[in-house]
Amino acid sequence: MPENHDFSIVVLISGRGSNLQAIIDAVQGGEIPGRISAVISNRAEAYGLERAHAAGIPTEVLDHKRFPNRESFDTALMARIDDYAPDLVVLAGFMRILSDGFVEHYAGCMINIHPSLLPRYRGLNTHQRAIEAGDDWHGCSVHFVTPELDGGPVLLQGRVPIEAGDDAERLADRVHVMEHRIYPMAVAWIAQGRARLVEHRIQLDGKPLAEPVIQTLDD
Ligand code: NHR
Ligand code: GAR
Repeated sequence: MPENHDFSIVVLISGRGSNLQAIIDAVQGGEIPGRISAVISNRAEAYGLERAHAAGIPTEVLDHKRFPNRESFDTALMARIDDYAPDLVVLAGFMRILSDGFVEHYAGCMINIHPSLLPRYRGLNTHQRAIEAGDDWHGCSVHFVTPELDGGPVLLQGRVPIEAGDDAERLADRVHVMEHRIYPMAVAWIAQGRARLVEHRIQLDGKPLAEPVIQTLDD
């Protein structure tokens, strides 16, 4: 597939950047028709910045601790992002809650991958919470970002079994395999124009999506 240099993606990270890497690989492999215009981190030591450098992608660091409050950080972050005129903003392990104004600025054009089967376990420590609840299944969800934290419409979910003796770390490793599979897939659908948000609801291939698309390890 020819690369579509017109579809601009900005990725926000805070840490390791393994989801960023999966998206970089999918762009380089031609699965995502677009380009990653920039990677922006709120933490200077995020390993994902090195991954971006290695792929020749411009990086920026915007340390939230240098701002007096959330609003001023968000305003500065918006200005940095908009320099790259993104069609899509991708949160990939980005750990700062974003203010309503920020989210509205990118309405329908910003997605997140969250490590749970939403609507279960919004927020943090999701793997431990799924184990403690005795769930049989866990996973990850790609959703459009809305002001409601982890509450936006879900496009795609990856399901993994919780196995006897799992601890949070072992379970997280299994979830990561699914994250790296479904996040590039979701970005590709949006870049191809197959998936989009229309009046707060997801359309896939021109039809309203009643339920998230589900992937399992066997797919
Ligand atoms: N912002 C909005 N408005 N809506 C969402 O759905 C968002 C969002 C910002 C980030 C990712 C989310 C996740 O996938 C995300 C979704 C950070 C926190 C958090 O509590 C919660 C959820 C998510 C990301 N952050 C702390 C804070 O005070 C800081 C935690 C830390 O630095 O380790 O911002 O889980
Ligand atoms: C991923 O598991 C992602 O789902 C989660 O952080 C990890 C980031 O890994 N996101 C959140 O918890 C958002 N609050 P990565 O940096 O290697 O992509």
